[in-house]
Amino acid sequence: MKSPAVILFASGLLSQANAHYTFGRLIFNNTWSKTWEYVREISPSTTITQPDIALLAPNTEPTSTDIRCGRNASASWSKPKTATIRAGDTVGFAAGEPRLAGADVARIYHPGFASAWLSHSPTDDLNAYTGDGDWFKIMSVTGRTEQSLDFSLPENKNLYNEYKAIWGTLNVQSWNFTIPKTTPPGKYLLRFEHIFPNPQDSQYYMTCAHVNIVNLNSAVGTPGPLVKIPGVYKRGQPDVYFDHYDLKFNISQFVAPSPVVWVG
Ligand SMILES: *[C@@H]1O[C@H](CO)[C@@H](O)[C@H](O)[C@H]1NC(C)=O
Ligand SMILES: *[C@@H]1O[C@H](CO)[C@@H](O)[C@H](O)[C@H]1NC(C)=O
Ligand SMILES: *[C@@H]1O[C@H](CO)[C@@H](O)[C@H](O)[C@H]1NC(C)=O
Ligand SMILES: *[C@@H]1O[C@H](CO)[C@@H](O)[C@H](O)[C@H]1NC(C)=O
Ligand SMILES: [Cu+2]
Repeated sequence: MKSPAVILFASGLLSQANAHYTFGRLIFNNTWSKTWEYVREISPSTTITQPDIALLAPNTEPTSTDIRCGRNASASWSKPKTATIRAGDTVGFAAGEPRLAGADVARIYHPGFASAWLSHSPTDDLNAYTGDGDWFKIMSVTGRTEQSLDFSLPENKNLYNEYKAIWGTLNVQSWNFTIPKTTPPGKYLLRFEHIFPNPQDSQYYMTCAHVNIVNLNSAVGTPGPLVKIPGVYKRGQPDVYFDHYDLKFNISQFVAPSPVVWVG
């Protein structure tokens, strides 16, 4: 019997170890922004020599501040622009550029689940906000949705993998979602996260965009539940640290880790 790991290596475009990504591009107003235009730039890992892999390498320590906006991005040293977005609008994040050397386009190469989050800045200066305040979740995706890749299309056939394709974000280049209609107006960090679950070192990928949310709707809600990041995940928690290469794994029974989504 072939082990699942063998099958993964055989079918992937990139080897497992190199299949990393980051979310440098905010999508809003139906437009893909440039990399790091609206998103805080992350720093390369200091323990990896190859530059593309160093930059894209995942975070694996759930108690590190790097889990908030990416490596070295709690302080806004790249000072991105702020995107003005209306509550109720659709926005998204794209997996790069940059991308790994040799990759055709940047994709979410790993199986796993994604989410989006907001944290209100206490002042109007987003560059001064480290993200140490409260966060609430506004989107969660686990299984396949209408945004997932259609693996029956000829151009997507080699991106299919029996063990991974149950996850909705597998090999997509971007993911879109809605800012809840009743989001209170203000300056926020908008965080996108993808988690590649593993029994030992689950991989956390995340970045933060600077957004100014305008709310022209009559109703304004009270977002929650509120959490801190780091603090929201613990090493070993069963809904983040598990083996997903099991054909008996039933994704329709998988519940994404807390907190639940605030729908507005
Ligand atoms: C939104 O897109 C339209 C057309 O695509 C463009 O004319 C407009 O300037 C854009 N607005 C912003 C804020 O980027
Ligand atoms: C997200 O929206 C952008 C622009 O509106 C689009 O180009 C992209 O294909 C969408 N992503 C998915 C996964 O549907
Ligand atoms: C890390 O962030 C600091 C600001 O907090 C910045 O000055 C420095 O250039 C960053 N390091 C790297 C390697 O980019
Ligand atoms: C997976 O879970 C769903 C929802 O509980 C259930 O309807 C379905 O029968 C399960 N599939 C298998 C193969 O067990
Ligand atoms: Cu990876």
